[in-house]
Amino acid sequence: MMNWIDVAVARRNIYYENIKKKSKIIYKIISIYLSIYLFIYFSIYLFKFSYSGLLQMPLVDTRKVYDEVKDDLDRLDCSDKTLFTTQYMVKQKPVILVNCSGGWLAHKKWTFDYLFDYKEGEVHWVATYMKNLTIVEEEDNNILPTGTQLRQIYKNGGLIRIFEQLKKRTNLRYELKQHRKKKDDKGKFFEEYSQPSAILLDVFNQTGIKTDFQWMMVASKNTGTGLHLDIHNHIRTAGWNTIILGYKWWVFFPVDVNPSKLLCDPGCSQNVEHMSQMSWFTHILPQIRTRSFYGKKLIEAIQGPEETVYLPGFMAHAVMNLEDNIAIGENLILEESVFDYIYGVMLGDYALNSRYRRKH
Ligand SMILES: O=C(O)CCC(=O)C(=O)O
Repeated sequence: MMNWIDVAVARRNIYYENIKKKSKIIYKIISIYLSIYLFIYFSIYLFKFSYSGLLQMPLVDTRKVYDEVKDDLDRLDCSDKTLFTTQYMVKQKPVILVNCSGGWLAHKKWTFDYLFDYKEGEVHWVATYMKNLTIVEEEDNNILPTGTQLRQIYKNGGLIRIFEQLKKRTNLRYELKQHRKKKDDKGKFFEEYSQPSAILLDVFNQTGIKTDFQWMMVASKNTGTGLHLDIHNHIRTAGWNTIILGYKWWVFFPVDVNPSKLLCDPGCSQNVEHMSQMSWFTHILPQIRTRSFYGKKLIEAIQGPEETVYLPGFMAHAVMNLEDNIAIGENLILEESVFDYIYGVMLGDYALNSRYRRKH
């Protein structure tokens, strides 16, 4: 006969056996659930990754570019105004101006952190960016990201490309009408840089008329701007572009080359075209590098901090960001831009109708 102690031990053993059995079942259920969850999660991740086009996105090999690209662009001191005007502006030749921006506050202040934190990080920026392996383009994005959001994306290794039109003319008009400044207004940045002193022939600058053609560019390495001409409101403009920090790789075409036939086939470079131009740089550029256009060759250059690219009007160009960088640039109206515009109007190419009038 069992005494009460044996009974208690037997009951305890049965109790533990039951718990063990139940734990095994729970453990199995959790393992199956976790495996399914992880499988679905990584499948979605992989699908997104290939769908986003990033698998096809070649990345820039910075060392190789520095070793292999022949930088053909002349450097000229910003104080050589006459030489710059007669040999470059009038002859429509690109050049890199040096010593234009030494005194700018931008060099002391502009960093990724400073810009992300501008107005407590609540300001919206016109940006294309990559989040969760998906590229969000500025045009598709009704709500533009704030500085705080961009900082987070950048910190997590996402690519960003801000291309912000600072709008001097619009800013001035807000002041004249005593409108409250828009929260997203970035007029303060005008106090932190100025037009390079070598540039004397900008018609609007000479007449004191303000334009909206000022651009702040904040870009991650591996992003870039595709081959294009600078055309604003039907006016083909010249431009300057100064790097505050980082490096850019430029390709300049001879004046008057129409870039539309020299672009990547959208079928093979879709999805990443507003983010990276590396496909163009790796597939198209090597095929046309040695070709002549109107008897002239392409020019390539690597632009670094405190260097100002001068870009004549009617000159197609493409840019690849070799390092994370910040740059500021403006477009200029030269005499030839005005004549070209009048010529276009006379030929009926551009209509001076309400579609082209300013809203402000
Ligand atoms: O830096 C860039 O990404 C583009 C610059 C450009 O196209 C320009 O300044 O005209």
